[in-house]
Amino acid sequence: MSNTHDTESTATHAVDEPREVRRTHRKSYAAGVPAVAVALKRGVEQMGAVRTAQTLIKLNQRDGFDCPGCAWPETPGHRKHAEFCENGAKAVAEEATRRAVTPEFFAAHSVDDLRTRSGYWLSQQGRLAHPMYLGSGDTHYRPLSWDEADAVIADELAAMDSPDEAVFYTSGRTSNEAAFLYQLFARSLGTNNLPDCSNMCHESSGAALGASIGIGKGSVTVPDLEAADLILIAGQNPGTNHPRMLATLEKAKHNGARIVAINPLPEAGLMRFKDPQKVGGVIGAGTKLADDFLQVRLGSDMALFRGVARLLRDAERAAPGTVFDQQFLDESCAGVEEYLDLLDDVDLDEVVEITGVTRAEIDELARAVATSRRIVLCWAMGLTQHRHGVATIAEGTNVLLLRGMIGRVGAGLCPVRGHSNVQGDRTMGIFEKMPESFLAAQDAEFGITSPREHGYDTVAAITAMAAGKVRVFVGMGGNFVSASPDTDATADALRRCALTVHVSTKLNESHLVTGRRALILPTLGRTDRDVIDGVAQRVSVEDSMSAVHLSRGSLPPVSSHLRSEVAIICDLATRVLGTAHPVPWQELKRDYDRIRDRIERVVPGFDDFNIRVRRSDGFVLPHPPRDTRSFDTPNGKANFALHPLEWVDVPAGRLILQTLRSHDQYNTTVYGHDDRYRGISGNRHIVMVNPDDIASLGLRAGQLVDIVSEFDGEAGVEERRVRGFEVVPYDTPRGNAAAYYPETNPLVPLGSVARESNTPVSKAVVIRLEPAASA
Ligand SMILES: Nc1nc2c(c(=O)[nH]1)N[C@H]1C(S)=C(S)[C@@H](COP(=O)(O)OP(=O)(O)OC[C@H]3O[C@@H](n4cnc5c(=O)[nH]c(N)nc54)[C@H](O)[C@@H]3O)O[C@H]1N2
Ligand SMILES: Nc1nc2c(c(=O)[nH]1)N[C@H]1C(S)=C(S)[C@@H](COP(=O)(O)OP(=O)(O)OC[C@H]3O[C@@H](n4cnc5c(=O)[nH]c(N)nc54)[C@H](O)[C@@H]3O)O[C@H]1N2
Ligand SMILES: [Mo]
Repeated sequence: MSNTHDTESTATHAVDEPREVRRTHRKSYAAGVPAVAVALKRGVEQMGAVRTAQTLIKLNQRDGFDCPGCAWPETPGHRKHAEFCENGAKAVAEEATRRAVTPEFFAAHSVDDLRTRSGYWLSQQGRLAHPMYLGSGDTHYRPLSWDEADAVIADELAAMDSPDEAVFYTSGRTSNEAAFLYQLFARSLGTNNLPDCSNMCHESSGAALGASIGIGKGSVTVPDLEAADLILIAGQNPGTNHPRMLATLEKAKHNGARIVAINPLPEAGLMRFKDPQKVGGVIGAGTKLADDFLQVRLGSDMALFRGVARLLRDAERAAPGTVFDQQFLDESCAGVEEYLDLLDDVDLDEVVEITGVTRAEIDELARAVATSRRIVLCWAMGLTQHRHGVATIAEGTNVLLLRGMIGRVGAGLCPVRGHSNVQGDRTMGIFEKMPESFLAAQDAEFGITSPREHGYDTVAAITAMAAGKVRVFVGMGGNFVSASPDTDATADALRRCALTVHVSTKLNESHLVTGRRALILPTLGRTDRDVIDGVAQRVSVEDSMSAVHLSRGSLPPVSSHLRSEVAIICDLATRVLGTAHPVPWQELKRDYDRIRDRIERVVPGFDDFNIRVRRSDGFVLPHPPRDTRSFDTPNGKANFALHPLEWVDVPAGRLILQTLRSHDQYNTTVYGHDDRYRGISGNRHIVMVNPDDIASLGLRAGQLVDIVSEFDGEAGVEERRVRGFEVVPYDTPRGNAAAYYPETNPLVPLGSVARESNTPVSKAVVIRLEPAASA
């Protein structure tokens, strides 16, 4: 076998450019035959037929690689032959493509030229194949050697006045081993500036759960979901973003679960599922998933949860001992009396007004919560990316606590994570404020002194860059400029750095918005074979339910110049910190088992890491509330949160905009222009608006508008604008609109963040629509 794969010619790859918007019927079900067809088509386009077959066979299998798509767990014990979904297959095709972006490509395209291309075009050009350098004033990236690249970074780091002039960003695909070494390098250098995508994602979940139950991770497993009798899914679109979750929900359903979807949009995946891996899913009508659909207004979930809590309290008072889990409340919880007092203020008519759902629907939800014996609450970005995201998740937690739904089979809290290893990265220390226990253990293990002052999170890092306080920005994966809020402000901030470095698999916008100098360092992905000194290496990842397992890529890399993330970090660290540094970087690089030995000695729960991770299905990390109903909070109890009730008002003549994912993208990576389940295709520059709002705002369907956001900043009302978006009538509540991320990120103000978690408020942007100048 050759060491690298034959690549396609280095010619530029044409893409389907956006066309006019096409509308078809919104789908009433997810998956089914079209999903399989789409998955295979994309695979063959990018990889060719043989590589497609070789790759999909290894996806999520015991000896294969972990899907780089989402963080939904593989089914323990009985993996299906093909444990993948349409969107997982697209993620794989995107990574395992035979197309390569070579030095010749960069010679043919100036940076200015590349800046005129869409993100979609950039990512479709293929895998980055060689380290590239852009010097001050250069028009084109040019190739350089890894040694030269490390020297550039080392020079800039050495020129800093303080280690805090460096920022080390991480996206959530980085393996446990690479993440551990990356934070170890940053802290050896002397900074906690470790922002990550989680700051924009589930940070609100971590903050809320940490305070309430003492651990920022979900408390359920897949078998719990399958055994649940009531599953609430709030602010999540699993049909698109976690398609394998639908199979779990279908199973739960067959076991008798009732599913309640809480969402402003009637998302297809929540309604009905046709499993493409089963005969019934191919020819039958599929399984009806959601029994109830509560079409709530944006940002009203906290009010809904509090309304339910009030109804639970009233029912308990009417018939004591029938609703609350009194024993659990007495033995394990604190703050319940104060919380019950807070519920005095709940006005259920007001809850109806805030949420936009009927009193009967709220009563029925409360009845279901009061009478079900095993309840799971699932959520994602629809709850976290709000100003009151932390309070909203804490409120949902309060409801479950009243019913004792923690540490019980078939019940619990289920924040559904995004990136495939975002949870593992945090476990490994990617966090600007890791607890003292972690830092102390790491210092003792390696004989270094980690800094104790907290570092920058994502928003703080942008603010610091804008203030000229950052010299070097390093991105371990991700697409910082496009994923962050306030695109123009973030771009200006990045341009103030002396050096921006991206360790990447694919070309993206962040390579084109650079500091004075810039580097692109191409790395291996999950699907690639990782061989160091002739020895095949494996990495580990942690899924959304705290299960850790191995992942091994098997495809020959697209070029012999790619290095693993581990190798990149270790070589850079050796260069910067010297061979006498107490961390044996080169020894760790040569054998990832040695990295795992160190992780075992620093991070709790990784005992016998190398042995247990080799078991089929790996192992599950400890979770005190789930395992033993114990709570690692200052008072040792599960704490009821006491936040004042908050929601989102719609100012007159304005709309509240949520920015979300289409069915045809992975975060900032656009796969195509087909938001299939929503029946919108051809073009992503659209805004979904309720037909009555279209009429009352004096607009018409199909009209082109500018979207202008309004934000009450420190210096008065700030406005931001994106131009030329088509108005699409859609079934969204009055006053609420929706448009795609990242096209609308320029509208999200940097100063608009969730309290406590500092997560950008991407799901509630105040906007007005203005007829486009050209219309
Ligand atoms: N194919 C694919 N898979 C992915 C991703 C991808 O881009 N593509 N991204 C990955 C990542 S990093 C993440 S974090 C996850 C994201 O997974 P999701 O959170 O499902 O992603 P979003 O598209 O942001 O969808 C938010 C959902 O919440 C709803 N919502 C918005 N605001 C509210 C609200 O106020 N209340 C309620 N109840 N609902 C609301 C929206 O209507 C939408 O259904 O998916 C991961 N998986
Ligand atoms: N308006 C708005 N903004 C949002 C959101 C939203 O809902 N609305 N969602 C937020 C959320 S939930 C998230 S998680 C962030 C996502 O933010 P990021 O994680 O920063 O963005 P991605 O688009 O996932 O990053 C894609 C890039 O990662 C690189 N990459 C892919 N795989 C690998 C790998 O294995 N190794 C390395 N080194 N690089 C790799 C590729 O070069 C690719 O171009 O965006 C956030 N931004
Ligand atoms: Mo995410």
